[in-house]
Amino acid sequence: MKTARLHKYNESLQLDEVDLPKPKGEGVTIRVGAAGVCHSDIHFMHGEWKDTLRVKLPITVGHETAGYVEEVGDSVQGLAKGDVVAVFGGWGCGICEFCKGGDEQLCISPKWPGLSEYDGGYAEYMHVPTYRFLVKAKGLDPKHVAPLTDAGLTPYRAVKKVRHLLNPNSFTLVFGVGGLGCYAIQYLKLLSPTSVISVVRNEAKARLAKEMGSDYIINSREEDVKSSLKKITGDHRVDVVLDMVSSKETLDTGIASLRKKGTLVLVGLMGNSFDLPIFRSVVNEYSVIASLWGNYNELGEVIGLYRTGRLKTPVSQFKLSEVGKAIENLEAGKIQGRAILVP
Ligand code: FEH
Ligand code: ZN
Ligand code: ZN
Repeated sequence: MKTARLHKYNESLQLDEVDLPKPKGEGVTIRVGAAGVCHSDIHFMHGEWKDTLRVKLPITVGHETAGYVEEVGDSVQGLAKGDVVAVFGGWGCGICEFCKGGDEQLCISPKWPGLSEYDGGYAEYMHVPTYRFLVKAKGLDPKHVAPLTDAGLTPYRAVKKVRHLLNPNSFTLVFGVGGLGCYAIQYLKLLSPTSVISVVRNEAKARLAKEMGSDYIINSREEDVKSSLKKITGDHRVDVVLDMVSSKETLDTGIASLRKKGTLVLVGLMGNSFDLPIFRSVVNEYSVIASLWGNYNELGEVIGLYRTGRLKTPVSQFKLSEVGKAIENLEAGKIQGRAILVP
């Protein structure tokens, strides 16, 4: 089968022909319907995480996959060839306190596809070691389900962490309207009464933010974020900042925009560190939290929300063989919604 594999850090992926995995026991082979292209894949391919993830190359990249059951091992229950499935990507050991606590994406020894010894979804087929990592998505299109497994799931967990803080007078500031930000805006409007202010860097993203339901949009390339926020919120400032970028610039601006008892949520992974003003943070009782991906049950909730027809899933489609173009466009900030590879 065809796959897009990383052979060397900081080099382009190679389109290789490899043997199709044969599932044993609980294992399932999926025919890939679509594989989302995540910024994390780019960080990984650049070798930024090689000392932490210690992946043996070559590896098929991709941790945001959906498709069709192709073949099942003899211990698999409740799945048959042709079933549409979403691949929960936060694969864990199943026995540590975090796996047992239901947050497998926080496992102490993660085995994420495309980011560990397990090959990911940039391929025609993908081997999933146990059917317990699959969520049924009967009747749904994998091209729209794949992004839900990461771009959709990650902001969902983050919004669930803060929605109890929001009321009709609240303002929530969202940095970044890329693959994840599109969903963050929608969840904030669907799951809370807050007004949403989105910070974007170009007109195309401004239009997308509006389409996703953002109440206010600030184009940071054309206006000063702080003074625009003052115009929008007056002296209220913002209750919550959802940073889907997490660069030093967005985090410094975000913490400076918080109101008393405000909460900053780090979700993106673009930066390395930022300055937390100690005096201001303490006297205002700021909360600074982070949120990683989502758990298996939360993925089921996201798919359930999508099934209601209330969730838009903007995608930019590329052939698997166009993976280089997809990555180039993502790095240039030219992707609207989520880039997906369709074998
Ligand atoms: C990937 C690698 C490391 C941390 C977080 C991620 C996310 O893209 C998973 O959604
Ligand atoms: Zn990701
Ligand atoms: Zn574990």
